[in-house]
Amino acid sequence: MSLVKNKPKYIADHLYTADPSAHVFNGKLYIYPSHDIESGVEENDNGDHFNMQDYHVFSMDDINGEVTDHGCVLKLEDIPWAGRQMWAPDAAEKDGKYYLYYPMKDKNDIFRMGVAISEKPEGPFIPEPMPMDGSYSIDPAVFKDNEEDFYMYFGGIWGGQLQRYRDNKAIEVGQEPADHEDALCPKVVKLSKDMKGFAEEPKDVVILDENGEPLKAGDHDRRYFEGPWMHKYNNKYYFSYSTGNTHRICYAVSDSPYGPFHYKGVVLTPVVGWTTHHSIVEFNGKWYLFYHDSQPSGGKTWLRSVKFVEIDFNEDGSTTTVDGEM
Ligand code: FUB
Repeated sequence: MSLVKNKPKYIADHLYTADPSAHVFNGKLYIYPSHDIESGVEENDNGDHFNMQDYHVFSMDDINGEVTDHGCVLKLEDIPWAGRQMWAPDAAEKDGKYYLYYPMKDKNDIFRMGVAISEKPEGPFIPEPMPMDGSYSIDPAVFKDNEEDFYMYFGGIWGGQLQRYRDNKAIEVGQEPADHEDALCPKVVKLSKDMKGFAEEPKDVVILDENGEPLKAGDHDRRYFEGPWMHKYNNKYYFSYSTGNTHRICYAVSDSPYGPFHYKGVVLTPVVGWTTHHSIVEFNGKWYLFYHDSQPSGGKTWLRSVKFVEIDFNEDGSTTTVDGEM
């Protein structure tokens, strides 16, 4: 594994940020992160301590330049269906409009996906009155394949509630499969032309091992947990994700945005803190990994800080690996 040597840089020290989704719009780099706060909720496996209330947007003209915080662009109290916990968002642009996608618990404590719309990449965003029809679980990542096709990847187990569904339907008792069974898959769905809904039923994103078999639920070092991201490099689709309780960002490659994806390796080794969540973006001819850790808060898992580092691809298409402790 070739380790990245250049030093990562934090984007902000005036507030806590996490789960960065980075995109280039109109020649500028925009970052859509979660906004971590100290809400006093006790830490548990359900993630109740991630009790976020709003979103900020950040931008950079130059990767070595200033980072602008555009302030609060959407808040919980302005969303009619809101319950609690505004988790990892993402954004997309179509025909000059900007769409912010976010997971949030509704009034029944069920995670759904919302969309909010703006004329500008930096918001503010106006929320649609209802969650997206057929949406569930967390961590939407929206990938634009060409001018027409937008795909949303989503899903997260444990606190992200993905284990409560099979075939896109809620089940009676939500459990992860046994260790020897196929792992739960993240989902992919094409978005409707108006960007406000799903154009089809979500499908499984299958990740295959070196023998062409789906990863097993017991393979905690490689199986999907949460935090999906998609980027395209040399005409191949790179699906990357967090392994959750083994704290790695891994990636898998396919010829199709629907997969199946072949497991390839590790993009980021464990960071300080429990969660790890990232995005990968090309900006002015170079590739960057945006991610977070809890170093600035002294290791508090719910108070994270977004940072970024340049990454590279080897000749065989594999990525360099970032040392999460840098
Ligand atoms: O920020 C809350 C949750 O933590 C995200 O939705 C997950 O991906 C994890 O980073």
